[in-house]
Amino acid sequence: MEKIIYNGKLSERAKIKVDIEDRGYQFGDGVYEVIRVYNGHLFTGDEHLQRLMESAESIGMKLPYSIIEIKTQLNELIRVNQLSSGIIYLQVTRGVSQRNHLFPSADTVPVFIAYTREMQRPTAAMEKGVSAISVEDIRWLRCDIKSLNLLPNLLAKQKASEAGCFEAIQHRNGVVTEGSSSNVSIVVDGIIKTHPATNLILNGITRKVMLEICRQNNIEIKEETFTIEELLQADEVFLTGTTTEIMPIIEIDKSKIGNGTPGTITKQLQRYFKEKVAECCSVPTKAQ
Ligand code: DCS
Repeated sequence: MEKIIYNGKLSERAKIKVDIEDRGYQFGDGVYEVIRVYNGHLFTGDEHLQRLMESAESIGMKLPYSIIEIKTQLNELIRVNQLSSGIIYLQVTRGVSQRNHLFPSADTVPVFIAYTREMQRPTAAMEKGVSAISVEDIRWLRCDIKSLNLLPNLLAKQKASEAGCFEAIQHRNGVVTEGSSSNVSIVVDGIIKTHPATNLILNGITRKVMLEICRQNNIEIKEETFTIEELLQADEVFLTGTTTEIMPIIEIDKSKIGNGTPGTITKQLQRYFKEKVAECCSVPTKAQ
C-alpha cells in the first residue's frame, strides 16, 4: 500500500482527499519542492528544504514543521515505500478556508503533503542530447519563489512537446531566463554563462551543484545574462534540474548547437555530477 505524508503523519494515499476549498487547489496558494532520491538517499535534501522554507516565507507562510522534522518524515517515507531511485514531491498550501482572496485567519492550518515516485535517471537523453524551442517568458516577476502557480510553465512545456522538443527556453525581450522546469547555461570559448540568481529565475539546486563543481574544478563560470543570439551561437548549451540533471541541448528552434552533439564541457560536468551523487548516495540505506 503506497504511503504518503499528510500533515506530518504517514497515511495511506488512497484514504487522503483534498478539500475543494484548499487554497492550493483554488488559488495555487502554496509552494512545493521536488527532491531527487538516489539509492534511497535524499540528494541535496537540506538545500531543497531551505528553499521550501524561503518560498513559504516569501508568500507570508510559515512551514508547519522544522526542516529537521520534515527530513525525518521524508526519510521515513522513503523507507516505508522502499524507494530506491525516484523523487519526493512535497507541497504546502495555506490551508482550507472559505474562498476569499484575503489570507485566512491565523489559526488556519497549512496542508502539508509529500509522496514518492519511482524514476530512473534520464541516461539515454543525457548521452544523446535533446532539442528545445525558444518562447517568450510570460511569467510574473517572482520566479525565484517555487510557487504552485505553474500555468505559464505548463503552456511553454506543452508547446515544446508539440514541436517534438524536450524543453522550452524562455526569454524576456531576447534575454534568456530559464527553461519551463530547468535552468539554462551556455558555454562559449570554454566559459560557462548562466542567468544570475535574481527574481527572474528559480535559483535551481542543480544549478548550485553545477556552480560548485565548476569552482572545485577551475571551470570558469559567469553568472551573467545572455541573449537568444548568444544562445543559438553558443558552443554548448545545457539544462540543469532535479530530474533533468545535466542535459545537453543539441538543437534549438531547429538550429544546431555547435556540431549538433553534446559538448565536451557538458559531458565533463555530467561526470563530475555523477561523482557528487556517488559521494552522497553510493551506500544503500538499511531498508534497501
Ligand atoms: N527552473 C524552474 C522553473 C523549475 O521548475 C526548476 C525545477 C528548475 C529551474 C531547476 O531547479 P532544481 O535544480 O532545483 O530542480 N523544477 C522541478 C519541477 O517542477 N519538477 O522537477 C523539478
